[in-house]
Amino acid sequence: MVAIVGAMAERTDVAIIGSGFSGICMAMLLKRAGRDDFVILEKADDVGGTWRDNTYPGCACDVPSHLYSLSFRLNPHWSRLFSGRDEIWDYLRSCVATYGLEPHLRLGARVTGARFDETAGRWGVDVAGAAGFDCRVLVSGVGALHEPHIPDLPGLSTFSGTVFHSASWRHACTLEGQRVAVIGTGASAAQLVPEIAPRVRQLDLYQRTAAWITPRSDVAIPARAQRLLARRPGVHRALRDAIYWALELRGLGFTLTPKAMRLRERQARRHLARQISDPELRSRLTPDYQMGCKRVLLSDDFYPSLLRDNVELVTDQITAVTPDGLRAGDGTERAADVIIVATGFDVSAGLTRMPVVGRNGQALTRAWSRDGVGAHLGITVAGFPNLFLLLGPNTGLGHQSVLFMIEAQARYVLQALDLLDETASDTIEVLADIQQRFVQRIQARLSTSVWQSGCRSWYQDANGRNIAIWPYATWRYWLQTRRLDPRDFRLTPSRHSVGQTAAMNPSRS
Ligand code: N01
Repeated sequence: MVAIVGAMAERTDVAIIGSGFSGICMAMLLKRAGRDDFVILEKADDVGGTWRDNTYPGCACDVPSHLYSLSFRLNPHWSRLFSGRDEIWDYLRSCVATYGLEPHLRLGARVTGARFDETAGRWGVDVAGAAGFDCRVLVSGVGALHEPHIPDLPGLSTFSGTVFHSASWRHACTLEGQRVAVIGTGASAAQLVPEIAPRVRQLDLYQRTAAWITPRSDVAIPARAQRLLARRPGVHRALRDAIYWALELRGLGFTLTPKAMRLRERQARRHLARQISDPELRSRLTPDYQMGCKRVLLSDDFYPSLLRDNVELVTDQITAVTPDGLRAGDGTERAADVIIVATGFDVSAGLTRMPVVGRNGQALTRAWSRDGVGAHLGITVAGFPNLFLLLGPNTGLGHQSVLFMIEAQARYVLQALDLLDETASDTIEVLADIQQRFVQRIQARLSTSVWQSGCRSWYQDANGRNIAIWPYATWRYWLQTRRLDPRDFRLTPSRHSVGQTAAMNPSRS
């Protein structure tokens, strides 16, 4: 792996920002396609994205591992149905090793901005403390869940103990015998609370909104079954397909009609009733919004952990943090030595955190604040030639493996590269009306979906517009991205090719 040291701009065909699942999947597919001229720019000193950063106790994926892995690199040796973070990170790193991606990695390369040079038809990519990169195609794999959201709680800076975010776990901070306050009851808190509760003296869990929780039913995968999957790839694929369709079926409440959520809501209520017999506590743990509006959690040990003598669920809202603890709305101050902020991520940013400037000097932030955040198929944006977003707007999921989406997107990018080559074009840019039609269709569909049924979630921007979720079945996304339609794009001919002056789009130029 190459660390950034010099000050010479590097010229490359494709620059990928980020080495999480998106960036690594893109790089692997480039390799498979025989395209070797690319770099992966990673701000940290190792690959892995969210699976590198999140090291909190109990961190795991809530999508079964045989599906939460790449279709072209199956791993028969997952030790559990829902593998832990270490195993997933190892899997990603093994992808890097197996595909020989190390020479392409530029670790410690924090991208600070990118600008499209219309004369050259290329992107200039700025990197902190280095000369940057000059590429024909820029692929963003920056993801959404990596900038910790720290709530603006009055007095937080005056707290005399230790404060850290669940995604920046302070392993040096021993929790044994400490009084710990955990803020938030999302997916991260639901995983870490049961793990730390037995170790701490007192755990106060501050809940603002109760989450819908269904059973997780995790199981270990016996060595014999792992060997069978390794020997019989057909069986492994059948298992993967079965999980995929089971999740699609379970996701009908998201993708077909919110009414289909009722079955799962009943299951969640039964799960809560089975695990919490105290009606008062049960009532405080019962969500007051339609299931699915926020992410549904899977856990078998979260509720039982709240029954421990050293755990208290606090539902009065935090009004202040004092040097010694937290004060809640009822005036009670609870002492704490450590505050763990499990309040999620600042997702509104993504690629807009850095200035990305396309044609006519137009910044992506400006285009999106004018038209609303959106991209054709979540991948391409009008005015930004040769820029491709992985897990871009409205391609996140509430019911399936996002790796399914990432793979579809990376394959789509490959088709765009092939089209550029086949048509001897310098640039490819989605047509504004195509993008607009796509975004309108998605937003119309979302408006009657469960995600817009009245709750507030990180799927929405400041105006309540859902910018994160793909509202249909995922196979429909696969169908729509399977063949890139050249008529959706404007291609500009290569300035090196002779006699080509018109745009390449046959029907729309
Ligand atoms: O974050 P969240 P997360 N005062 O945003 C509360 C993925 N993930 O890190 O609901 C008090 O879901 C907030 O309350 P409310 C997954 O996609 C996946 O848990 O806004 N509380 C909520 O309870 C997930 O969706 C896995 O009212 C405040 C919590 O903090 C995403 O990461 C595992 C507050 C934040 O929940 C984020 O999950 C873990 C405030 N000021 C994470 N601000 C898998 O297994 C926020 N909250 C794949």
